[in-house]
This record gives sequence, structure tokens and C-alpha cells, in this order.
Amino acid sequence: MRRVVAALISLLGLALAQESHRVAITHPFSPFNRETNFLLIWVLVFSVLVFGVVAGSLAYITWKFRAKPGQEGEPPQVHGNDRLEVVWTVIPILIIFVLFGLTARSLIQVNRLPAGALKVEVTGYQFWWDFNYPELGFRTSNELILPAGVPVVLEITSKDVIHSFWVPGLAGKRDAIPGQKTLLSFTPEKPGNYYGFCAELCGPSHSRMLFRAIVVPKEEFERFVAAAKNYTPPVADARGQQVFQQNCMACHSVQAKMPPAVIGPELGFVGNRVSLAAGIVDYTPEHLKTWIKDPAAMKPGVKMPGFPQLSEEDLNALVRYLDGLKVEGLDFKALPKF
Ligand code: HEC
Ligand SMILES: [Cu+2]
Repeated sequence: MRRVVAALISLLGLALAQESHRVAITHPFSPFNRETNFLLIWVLVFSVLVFGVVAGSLAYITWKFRAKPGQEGEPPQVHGNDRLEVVWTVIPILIIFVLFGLTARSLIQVNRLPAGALKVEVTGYQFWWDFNYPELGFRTSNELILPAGVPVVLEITSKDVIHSFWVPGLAGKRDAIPGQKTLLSFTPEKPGNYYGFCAELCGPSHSRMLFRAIVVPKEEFERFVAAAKNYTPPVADARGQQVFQQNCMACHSVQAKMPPAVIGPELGFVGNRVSLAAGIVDYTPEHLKTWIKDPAAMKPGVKMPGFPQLSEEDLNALVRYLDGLKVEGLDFKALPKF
């Protein structure tokens, strides 16, 4: 027993120590999530009220009608009380009507599609996310770059099983369903690096199917768009490029454009990334190396083969090449994390 308590306490400590991302819908950074938060609070208020009344009456009745000293046999039995029964039926019905009204109001608010919104096509794959900007003509993977203060409409779908798009600080959840488009619209307000999740059990690495929503000031987004449109993948290491072309090109594009068929994530701006492998680790050249050698060790069930056969030199050259694939002058790592 004592060991269980100690384990629980250390787990709690760990959870608190890891609070670098404030992943909670209780820290809303978009009108969408303010609605979610508003509903959460009302549901909580009613839950606490109902719990208080039920648990309180139970405690009171248990105490009040306990066996008293000198009492013989059963106390007088009560069979029904019409007035009480009407009251405890009508009050919950009223609560349900109030919650229904509030929910309908919020649903109408958040499902309105604003005019002039930025469109992004979101596709879920086991176990990563693809983001295509059809009107701007470029594509990213695992990191959704968005301008602050501009409404966005996501067209969400999946190419294999059902996933669900969720950024606790901004919006969601919204299912990604194969062969179907689901829409989700919201306006991010504050620049930051927001944690995203797949919120629908989708296979052995469902818990490792994360992503980031990188919200940047509008001017910075426009700079990124201009650079992404005219993107020619830089070659930081010629040998690395060769290794890439021989081993990786069949599945990965570095052009930042939508390829005819998508197999793996876009690596065009991988050097600008804050995270790697669908948000499961920070982006560093070391993590890149570990991933390429044996991705399955970091992500069970992954659809990318490992490359343990690459020589250390080839691997280093490859990592230098990948790290050089970026738009200069943009640093997303300094953004606050939510
Ligand atoms: C058979 C197809 C395939 C080949 C070949 C392949 N990959 Fe991958 N790669 C994938 C898939 C699929 C993923 C997504 C894995 C996941 O996160 O579930 C991926 C993920 C990655 C990621 C993480 C992407 C991100 O957005 O964070 C990197 C980096 C990467 N691969 C690099 C490479 C390199 C370098 C090579 C060549 C040495 C290579 N891959 C070869 C299919 C492939
Ligand atoms: Cu998923």
C-alpha cells in the first residue's frame, strides 16, 4: 500500500515537473476553445451541485435515521412521496434543458465558417499528420503553421483508419474519417507552439501520433509563405543529398509541394522543425539520427523501415543535408509552449 502511494506521488511529481506545455482546454487561446471551456464550467457546476445534493442527502438520512439506543425492530416504513418525486424528476429535466440550450448555442457559434479563412487540408495517417495549403501552394507535415488572428478552416480526412484532430489549447476534437471531409474552423489568437494529439485510438502508436500547431504573427507567416512558395531545397551536404536520393526519396518529398502520391511526411522544412516524428521528441540532429537508424524503437508499428546499414559517415552527411532543409531566418523554437 505504502509503495503504491509513493509511486502515485512520484508520478504526480513527474506530471507537475513536465508542465512545460500547459495542455488543457482550461487555458483557451481561441474563441472556439473559450466556448468549450464555457460549457465545461457549466457542466461542472451542475455536476457538483447534483453530487452535493445526492451525497449530502445520503449522509444526512443515514445519520438522522440511524438505529437509536433502545429502538426495537424496524422503524416506521415510508412508501413514496409524490411531491418529492416530482421535484427530483423536474429539476434534472430542467438542468438537461439548460445544458442543451447552452450546447446548441456553442455549437452554432463554433460551426460557423468565416469568410476569407485560410484553408488547410489535414490528412491523418498511421501515425502522423499531413498539412496541405492548396491556395498557397505548399505542404508541411506534423507541424501546422498558422497566422495569429486569422480564421482558418481545416478540411480533415484520413487515408487509413479513423483518427481525430485535437489541439487542446485551440480547437477540436474533430474526427478524420477515410473517404470523408470534416470541417473545423477556429481563429488562433496568440503566437505559440501548441501541442496537438490524435484523439481516436488508431493502432499501436496512437499515443505517439502527436503534432504541433505553430501559431506565428501574421507578418512572420507571410514571410514563411513567400519563402515556401519559391522553395528550392538547399543542399547543405552533397553526399547527404545523394544518400537521401538513394534511400529516402521513394517515400519522402523535400519540395514542400503536394506529391502525386503521399507515403511519408514532407521533409522540405525539416530544419525549421521544433519536433520530430509526429511531435514525439524535440527536433535535434541526434534524434534525427536515432530515428533514421531504427524508427520502430521510437514508434512501434511505424511504416518506415530502419537504416542500420548506413555507415556513420553517410548518416552524418544525411543528417547535415536534412538539417539544412529550411527557410532561413525563421525560428519557431523560441515560441511559448501551450
Ligand atoms: C518506405 C517508405 C519510407 C522510406 C524508404 C523512408 N521513410 Fe522516413 N518515414 C516514412 C513514414 C511513413 C514516416 C512517418 C512515420 C510516423 O511518424 O508514423 C516517416 C518519418 C520520417 C521522419 C520524421 C518526419 C517528421 O515529420 O517528423 C524522418 C525525419 C524520416 N522519415 C527520414 C527518413 C530518411 C532520412 C530516410 C532515408 C534514409 C527515410 N525516412 C526513408 C516512410 C519512409
Ligand atoms: Cu491516429
